[in-house]
Amino acid sequence: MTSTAHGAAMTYQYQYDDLGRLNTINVNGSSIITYGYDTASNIKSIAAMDSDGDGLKDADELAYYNTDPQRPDTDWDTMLDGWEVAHQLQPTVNDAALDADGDGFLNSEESASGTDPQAIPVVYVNGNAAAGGMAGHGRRLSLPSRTRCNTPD
Ligand SMILES: [Ca+2]
Ligand SMILES: [Ca+2]
Ligand SMILES: [Ca+2]
Ligand SMILES: [Ca+2]
Repeated sequence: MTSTAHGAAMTYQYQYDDLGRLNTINVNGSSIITYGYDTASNIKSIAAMDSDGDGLKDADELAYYNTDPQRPDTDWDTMLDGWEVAHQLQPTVNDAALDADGDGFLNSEESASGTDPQAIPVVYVNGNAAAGGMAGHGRRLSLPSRTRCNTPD
């Protein structure tokens, strides 16, 4: 069976065990779902594969995102497919050098530092939330000093 999603040809193969139960679904040669059964032939487990470990299931990469289920970074822009999807970036377009939230940090820099590429960091000035961005970075924020505990020698 062949169908297309986003213009990409998808070839489905279904594998059955000795008792004729659906065992594995393959798409384009890679298994995307495997089924497990108990002794009464009830489905016990359904395992969806994430072959490249990028956080997106193989089936979703093929059907929804048009990304490569065997490659964690389909567009080679240093940001993982799953991370791009989770942060509304484009997993099939190199958008590493864009600055989605306009905070002065590139998407690739936000990925490397674990910050949100869609959120400008909030900086508090005199107790009020002020616009973030470059002005806020590097500013030293004062925190209430901790009460120092005496430790026995
Ligand atoms: Ca994946
Ligand atoms: Ca992938
Ligand atoms: Ca990427
Ligand atoms: Ca991208």
